[in-house]
Amino acid sequence: MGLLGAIVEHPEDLYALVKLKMASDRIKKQIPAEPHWGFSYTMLQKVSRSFALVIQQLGPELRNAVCIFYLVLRALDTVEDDTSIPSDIKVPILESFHHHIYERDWHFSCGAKDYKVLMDKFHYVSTAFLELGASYQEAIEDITKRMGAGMAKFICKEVETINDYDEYCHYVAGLVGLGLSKLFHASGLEELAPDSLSNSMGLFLQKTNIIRDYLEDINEIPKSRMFWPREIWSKYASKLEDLKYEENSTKAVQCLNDMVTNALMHAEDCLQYLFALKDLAIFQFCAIPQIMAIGTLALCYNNVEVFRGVVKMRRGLTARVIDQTRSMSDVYGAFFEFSSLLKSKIDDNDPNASLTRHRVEAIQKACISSGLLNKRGYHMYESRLQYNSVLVIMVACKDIFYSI
Ligand code: IN0
Repeated sequence: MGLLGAIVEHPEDLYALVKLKMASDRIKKQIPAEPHWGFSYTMLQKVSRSFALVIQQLGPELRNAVCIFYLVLRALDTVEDDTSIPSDIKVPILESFHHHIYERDWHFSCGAKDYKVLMDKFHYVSTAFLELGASYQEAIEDITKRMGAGMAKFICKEVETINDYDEYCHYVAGLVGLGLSKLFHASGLEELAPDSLSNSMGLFLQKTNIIRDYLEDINEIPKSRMFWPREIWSKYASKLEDLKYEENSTKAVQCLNDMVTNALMHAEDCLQYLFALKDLAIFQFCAIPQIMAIGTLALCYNNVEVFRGVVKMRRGLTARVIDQTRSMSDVYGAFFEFSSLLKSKIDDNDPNASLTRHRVEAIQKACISSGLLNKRGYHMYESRLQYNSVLVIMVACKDIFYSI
């Protein structure tokens, strides 16, 4: 659907979409002049549009550290993902990556498209890294070292058990949470969060990605590795790829629901982590991806489309999450609304129905007992072409008018 069609269907998204477009145009014009920082921020915008936007809310010192942390991790990921590199070459690179970030002249060519550019011009990232404060550098080095070792361990190992799944997600995402918590602490703006909560923040995001990306990953040529644990999918199919065939739809959706139910166990830790944050910019930076994750899980739950194409939150709703996440009330409101949507989709015949309901109700209870629940809501279900849309359009036009 085009932008116009999307707006006609959801006029309430218009204001946030216009604001988001203006913000993304603005940051494109604010690329730093020094070549290494210019390259780093341009790269960040290329590889991750919405992340590049939310990172802008952070103050300059922390923003630089997070930008470089993100690019170092993307580079590590590019090495891990490149199926053309033989394991005996790949493993030592992953294990020594934390040394290379200090070497201004190191580079290793791999990956494709934007990622190839990132790898070929990695010297810009190292140059920027070397300008960060020592405590930021130490945090990034420590996480890169542990993540590289973890990725190396899983190069020759499949994700069999739920324990393997949690361990793999810890290396590639939980450690990102630990690293970010260290960076926030190094900025002097936050207390150091407990590792287990930081880990859950990453696991919740990564498990959501793994669920959402089933079809893209299974269809990848050359074949990519799969991260759905055998311990879960073997209850529903004899081969993971069988789930994409129409004749296996019922089992596929049951398996999907099992995966979503597994991911939901991290939601309460995420709420606890977010509740403890003090700095508004850091809070928004952390809260927005988490709301997107629970929104995506709610959309994917019991939805056979996960096995047919891409299931993503619509652009307008993403824009509203970015625009409307300012306090813990907003987070509880979003978690409550998305978990209610998910609950409404539970089918009593699903083998995990009661566990899913139990987990959803625990999230709802956490939102209610906070006493901060904001029920303004995203009204995801209905199309609301109402008189207040006119007001929304007028306000949006006013913003465009002022931006000229
Ligand atoms: C992230 C996380 C991220 C942001 C904020 C707080 C976090 C706390 C703990 C762990 C991770 C946290 O956010 C990004 C979001 C992102 O990149 N979104 C994509 C959209 C998409 O669909 O992929 C975008 O294009 O904007 C994230 O997914 N990861 C990430 C990586 C590095 C850093 Cl520094 C922060 C990746 C991952 C694997 C989930 C940790």
